[in-house]
Amino acid sequence: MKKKLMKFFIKIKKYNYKKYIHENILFLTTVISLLINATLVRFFTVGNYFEIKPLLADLAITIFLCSFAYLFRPKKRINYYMTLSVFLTFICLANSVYYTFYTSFISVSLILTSLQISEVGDAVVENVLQLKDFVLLIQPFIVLFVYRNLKRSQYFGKEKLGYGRKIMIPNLIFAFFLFLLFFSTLTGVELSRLNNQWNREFLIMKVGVYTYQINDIVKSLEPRIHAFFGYEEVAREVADYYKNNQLEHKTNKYTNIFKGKNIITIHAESIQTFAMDLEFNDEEVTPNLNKLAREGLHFTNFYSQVGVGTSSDSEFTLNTSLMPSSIGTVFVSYWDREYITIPKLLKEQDYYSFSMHGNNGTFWNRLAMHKQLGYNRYYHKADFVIDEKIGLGLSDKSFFRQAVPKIKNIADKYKNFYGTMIMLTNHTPFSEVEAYGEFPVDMKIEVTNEEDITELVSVPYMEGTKLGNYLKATHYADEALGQFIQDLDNEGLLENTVIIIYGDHDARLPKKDYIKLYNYDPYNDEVIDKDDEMYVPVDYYTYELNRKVPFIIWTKDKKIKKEVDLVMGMYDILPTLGNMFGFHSPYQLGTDIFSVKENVVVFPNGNWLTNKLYYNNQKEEYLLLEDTVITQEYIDKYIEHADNVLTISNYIIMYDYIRRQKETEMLMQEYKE
Ligand code: GP9
Ligand code: MN
Repeated sequence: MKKKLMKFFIKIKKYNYKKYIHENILFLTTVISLLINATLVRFFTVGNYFEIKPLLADLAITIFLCSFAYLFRPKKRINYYMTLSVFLTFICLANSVYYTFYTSFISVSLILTSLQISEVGDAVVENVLQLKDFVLLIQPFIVLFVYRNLKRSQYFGKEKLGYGRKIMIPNLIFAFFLFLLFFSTLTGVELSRLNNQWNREFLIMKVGVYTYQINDIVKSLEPRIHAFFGYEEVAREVADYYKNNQLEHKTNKYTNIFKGKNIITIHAESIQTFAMDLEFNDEEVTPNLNKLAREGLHFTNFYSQVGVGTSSDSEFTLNTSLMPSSIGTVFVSYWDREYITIPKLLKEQDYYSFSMHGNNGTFWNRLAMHKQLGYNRYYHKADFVIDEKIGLGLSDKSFFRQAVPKIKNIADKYKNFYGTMIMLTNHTPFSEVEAYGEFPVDMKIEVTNEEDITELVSVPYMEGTKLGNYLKATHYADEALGQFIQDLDNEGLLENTVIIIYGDHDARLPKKDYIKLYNYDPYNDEVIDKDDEMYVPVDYYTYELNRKVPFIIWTKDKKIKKEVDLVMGMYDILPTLGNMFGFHSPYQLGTDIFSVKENVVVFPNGNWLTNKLYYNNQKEEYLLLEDTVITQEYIDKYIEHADNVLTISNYIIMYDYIRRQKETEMLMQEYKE
């Protein structure tokens, strides 16, 4: 054995590396350049680059994939290398762009969703495709460049370059061993996260972009395959979860208070709570929203829980009290599953449900999915006259104006209704500033000139920034909303109606703009120094907590005026409204906010929030929000809860649990009879 090993090492020592490199130039160029691209993606996104684990994984995968080129004759290999290069570069580029837009990574089942992104058109080009992304595009050109030079120097004619399995197999074996080495270094946590796949940032950090993407393909296919096999175990876990976690429904002062009333839910596109607190030159950004908040039930710590499906995820979570799916988007990938939803639950009380939106009916697959959610009708772009277009479609003002007579008709025809109004104008990139109308976001300061005369001078402040433009768009949306409430009132539609307003998700505004907003020095038109004691830092937690969105329940009689500061998530809406309107879903994952003393908001990436702390699951650390002592048990309890909520929700969605459970129950019933 010892002798054999010695021989092996002598062989390695004697090996003619120069010859090897010379004979495999194109192979090595492709492997190395693809490795660099994968490393760059990590560097551009999660910020780590020199990490052994992902490097090993990326190297193993690139060698593995490039090895197949040896099945072709030397001259023909370029076609294979180029196809592979373009494909993997596309994966790298798509992930980098996607990260800029969603702070997450691409999922294969989201390829359909990327069609939606292309509809967001200039939003991507203006805000997402950054200079750094173009660096990734160089890779295929490097391979082509090296090939051209080799060709010119008669490399393919002169040299005796081998091909076939004899060369391919040792490379494959080497790649396999590298991958095994990488795999052996993975910790239990890393393996379990690979299995769950929802902590995408963590995965890219630890396993690299290629392994992540392959794992994603496997995970995307898995539920479809498992749906035939592993269902029994899944069904048992889901049933156990609800048996152990279902809160007994307690009645409270809000129980059934709105029974028999109509509901108009306003999906306020990209409106964030921080905008409600802002004033520019004594003008509120959102005077109408603020008035409704003062007069109604105002939930001041409300968070949206969207994944990559943004608007559509909010519509899904609100209507089902389930979390967005961790792979793909429910509206696109799992629209054909059965769900218990608000429209379906209200149907049992004879409600007519509708939704309205000024964009294409197919956007986010709403035409199919709204029907599946139980809406009787989805009014979209084709149902409106597009007399004023801003951004993605019909302007909010025109949308609401045209919606009122439609709602009036519905109100005249049906006993009760539940309507969802999806706003649109306040959508990234917030670039149609002129269309939003006049709302200066400058600052007026008093300046004394040389003649000792004091005058008011305007300094730019937020003018020209993305956040500034966003506030102009938000002001427009607020005006549209105020007018809508007024028009509904004029038609007598507010007498028996509860208005519900929610921000669907944050606007993904740049951190640097928040820094300017909170740290502006108007006299020098710049941001104050970091060392200044007045400096307000904007770190990870400030940013995440600032993603808070409004949630307001309002009635014209102002009888339910109250501020609720318990943290609350989109998944708590169904149970909370259920308590007020008299319905209940056995599969709800949130809680009626008036039935609990403490609440937790679970985010799709595994982060969670209570009134006491914000837990960062990516880094396994937290920010304390109250002056209190936190025990490890407290943290462990909620980590487990977050994990359960995400797992159970995914099971229900992917395995079509509700439909299958119903079918089983029906079969049992038949059997009994
Ligand atoms: C599109 C609109 C915006 O119709 O709802 O969707 P988003 O980009 O916010 O998910
Ligand atoms: Mn949205």
